Amino acid sequence: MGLFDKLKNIIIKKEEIKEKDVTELNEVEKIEKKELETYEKGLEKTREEFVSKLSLLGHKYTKVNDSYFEELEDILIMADIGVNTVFKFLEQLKKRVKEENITDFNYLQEVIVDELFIIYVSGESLSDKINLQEDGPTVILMVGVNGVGKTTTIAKLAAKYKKQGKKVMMIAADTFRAGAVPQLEEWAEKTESLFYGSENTDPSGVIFDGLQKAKEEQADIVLIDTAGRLQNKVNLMKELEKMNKVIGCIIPNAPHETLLVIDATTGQNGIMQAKSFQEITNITGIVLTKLDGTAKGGIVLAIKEEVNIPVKFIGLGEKMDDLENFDIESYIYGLFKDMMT
Ligand SMILES: Nc1nc2c(ncn2[C@@H]2O[C@H](COP(=O)(O)OP(=O)(O)OP(=O)(O)O)[C@@H](O)[C@H]2O)c(=O)[nH]1
Ligand SMILES: [Mg+2]
Repeated sequence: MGLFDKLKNIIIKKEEIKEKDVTELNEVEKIEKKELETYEKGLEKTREEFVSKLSLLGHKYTKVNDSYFEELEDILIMADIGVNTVFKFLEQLKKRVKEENITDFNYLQEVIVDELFIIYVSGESLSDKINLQEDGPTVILMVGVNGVGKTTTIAKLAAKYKKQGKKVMMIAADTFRAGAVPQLEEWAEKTESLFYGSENTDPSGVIFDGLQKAKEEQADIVLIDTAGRLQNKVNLMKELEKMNKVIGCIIPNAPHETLLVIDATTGQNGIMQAKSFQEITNITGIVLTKLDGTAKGGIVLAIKEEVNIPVKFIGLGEKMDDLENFDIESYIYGLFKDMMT
């Protein structure tokens, strides 16, 4: 069975679960149904732009020629798959078209989906799991430039872990922006999480005190909010170093995750941010937010190809439960469902 057929089977199976009535589903399937609905809705814009353009392109041409490839290139770049990735992809596609002498556009579409998926699964496999600790708190540090969705993601993560019965604590180490501390405190109240924060102090000092409290209270998950200003790189690096030192001093081997939050609507700019942060600290995962607000859903592929940090969560809306674990199969479903069913 070819890769495309495998993907198609996955999509068909998922479609079955999604179409079933909730009463017919077991607990695991219920969670999957909800996840699929979030992906489907969250990737609507990308699907409508990218996939429907792709289909139209197949109808427009009668021959696979240079101008077909040029238009295809534009569509892929618009979806923010990334210029380098697009070039590599096109090279591979052209090679296959030539070697397999492809003239049929339906088959060509299959090959395109195939090759896009190969970009994601090729190379070393990246774990999208969170490094949860059996005993003692799991410390998750959130970083990213301002406005990308760090604080909202913390609230969403808190809600997620609360649902799993975990004791969650938030630490407000964004002592820079006015109003950041009470903003997080409000989320702590809404999600019934523990909270530690103090304004106008040194972020590392807040983290020091907050982590002591987390230990006393025996929190399972500690989410640390940080300031989003990307001042000069050296200062940011020093500050992150200091935070990491303090965290590791109180809880050995922590932080267990440093998640970089990227706003998907900023496209290639987000890729640049990932590269910068990667140079100054050990990023263990990416949270890609606001995928619902953009047709640039292809950025997931660019991150894999150009940055090689696993996307661990995606934000697909502003509501508390619009955060999902990143799952490549559900992503493929959200993107290509119309094309394959
Ligand atoms: N549509 C959509 N909006 C989101 C998502 N995630 C966050 N937002 C919105 O993005 C805006 C900024 O979110 P914040 O969480 O305050 O961002 P931040 O990174 O903490 O910002 P600073 O603290 O200023 O650095 C808010 O209006 C959020 O509701 C998402 O997945 N989808
Ligand atoms: Mg914030």
